[in-house]
Amino acid sequence: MKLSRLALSGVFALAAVAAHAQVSDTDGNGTFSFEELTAAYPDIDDALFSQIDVDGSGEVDADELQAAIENGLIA
Ligand SMILES: [Ca+2]
Ligand SMILES: [Ca+2]
Repeated sequence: MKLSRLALSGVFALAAVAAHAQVSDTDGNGTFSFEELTAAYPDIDDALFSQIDVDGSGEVDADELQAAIENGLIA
């Protein structure tokens, strides 16, 4: 029981951030693509996405999205 909760904690963390930011992980892969992010924030362009995607992975994870919100990159 504890193990399964641990395994799911990352998913819940992402869902919590997504709910707050109103971003939907449409394809359910656990991270937000440019398309998924701009669906919630149409003003995000390539340059801003690159800023949000701190590690340059091409996808925004829950931590990167949270940081972007806290830093005022997106609101
Ligand atoms: Ca996704
Ligand atoms: Ca990333």
